[in-house]
Amino acid sequence: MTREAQGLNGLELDVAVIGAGFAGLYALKKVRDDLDLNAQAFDDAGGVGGTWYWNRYPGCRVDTEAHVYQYSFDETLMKEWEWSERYPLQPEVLSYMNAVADKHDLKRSINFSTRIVKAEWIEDLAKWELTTAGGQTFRAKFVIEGVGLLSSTKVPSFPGEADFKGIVHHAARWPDDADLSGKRVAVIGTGSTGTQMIVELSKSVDELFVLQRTPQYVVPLGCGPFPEHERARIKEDPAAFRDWQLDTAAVFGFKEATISAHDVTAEERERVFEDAWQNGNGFAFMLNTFSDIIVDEAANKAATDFVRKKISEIVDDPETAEKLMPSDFYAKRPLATDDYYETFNKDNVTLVDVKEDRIDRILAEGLKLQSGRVIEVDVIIYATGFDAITGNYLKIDTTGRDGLALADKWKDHPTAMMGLCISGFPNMFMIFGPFSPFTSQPLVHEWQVNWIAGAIKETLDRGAGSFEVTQKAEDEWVKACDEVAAMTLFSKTDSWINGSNVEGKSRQNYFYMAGMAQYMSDVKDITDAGYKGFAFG
Ligand code: N01
Repeated sequence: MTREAQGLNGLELDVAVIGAGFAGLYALKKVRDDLDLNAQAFDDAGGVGGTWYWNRYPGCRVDTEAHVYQYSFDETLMKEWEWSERYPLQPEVLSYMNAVADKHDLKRSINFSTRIVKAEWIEDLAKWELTTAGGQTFRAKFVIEGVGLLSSTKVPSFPGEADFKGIVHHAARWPDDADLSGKRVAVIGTGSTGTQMIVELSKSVDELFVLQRTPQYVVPLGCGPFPEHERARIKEDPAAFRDWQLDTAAVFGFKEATISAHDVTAEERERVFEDAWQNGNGFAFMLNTFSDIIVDEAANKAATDFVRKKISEIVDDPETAEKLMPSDFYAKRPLATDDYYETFNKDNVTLVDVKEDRIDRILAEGLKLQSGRVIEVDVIIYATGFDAITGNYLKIDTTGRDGLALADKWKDHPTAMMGLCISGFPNMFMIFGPFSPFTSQPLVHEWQVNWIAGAIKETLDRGAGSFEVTQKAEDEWVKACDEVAAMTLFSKTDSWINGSNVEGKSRQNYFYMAGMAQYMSDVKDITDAGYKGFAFG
């Protein structure tokens, strides 16, 4: 374990960037190189990558197509970078991020192994004072938090954990030296992480127990070599390719469907779903088959009936198939993993329904369920998700104007403006914070960082000490977000998207669900109106 570098005490920065993942790397580049400000970044990790640094579990790959999941600011790199697969594995994504950081000489401005634990607004100085886990303090006029949407891990606590004689891993803190071949392994959790890992582990472990609480709809991913036609399209005109992507609702590399599931015959619906299933990609299955899957209950049912039918066709054992079939709406973050349902036909894989028979406690030899059944394993893996969206910000003890603690502000019903700012916390910006558009991330990070850089420049050009959104503007933004989200079925299912996966967390909408094109237009209107709803102090 590396320790944080010394020498930060007393440092005075224009901008402190927290995080060196997709968001933080570009923010650093933008403010340091384009705005020519004195900026440094800080990351708990020992290298760049953010989520792609930490998530090294077997089978980890990006389930968004590679050409969408990359930066666009460096058009030369866009043309030159050769993705090997349509959905690259984690090491390839991480090597891409290292290549970006090296090409733009970013690492010299990043303090690795340095966790920021505290941020306090000093009113008299109009600056933030930041404290590291090692107790060093320094100041910055502006703070940009690129701390990730899904980085605050959620690990349930079961009685008897200390008794376990085997090994415990969390998927998002995977050690490089983990060797599970020939072992008996239990995976708790069947979200995106769990499903990817389950398929991969089933190839090498002796016995795999999949502890599933709530089944989800899993469509194939459609892995394969990177498509040549996409490569050609990027090389021809990278900027046009980027602009085309941003002008969609979800920025997943396709224009969303415009035809209702009700406007076609049952046979045609079946054909559309079958084509989407064969092509793979969870977001395409949800958003590019029919326009109303996520807003209309009957359209949603057509999609869920199709997936349930696939499960019954693929899974040999009818009882296992039944347990794998979800019964809620298809309105969570969509899952896509090749061979997921096929994996349950393997002799070394056992599905355990822990909703029906809950995990009671951990024993020395494994897990005991409420029925008294004992699952003997050598390894327990938590793929139990994250305190998403807000959890990452709350890990930093943040105090804004007039002693307002972020933890208090967000205690009952978190609010924020455009996913970018929080009233009461001047000169502090978030990248992909709460109430950001519900989209793929890297291109949207860039768009948001460009906006942040514009706001910083405007503040400096005006000779102002602070830039802050008003509570009124923030409340209006959140109200508008709530109204759109209430029209979708996402509000009727339980998932990290509405905070219902974390006990005690406010169950509410946390996204702007009107789509990226509309988001850009709304933010532009506010900006063009002289930053309407913001105050320069
Ligand atoms: O987390 P999740 P994730 N006992 O919250 C179960 C991104 N991602 O890490 O549904 C038993 O989706 C929980 O059960 P339930 C992506 O955005 C991207 O898988 O609460 N089970 C659920 O099954 C994704 O959406 C990629 O009943 C418990 C699972 O754990 C997001 O990360 C890859 C439990 C958690 O699922 C989060 O995915 C991976 C308990 N006490 C992830 N507590 C890419 O490909 C929780 N569970 C880019």
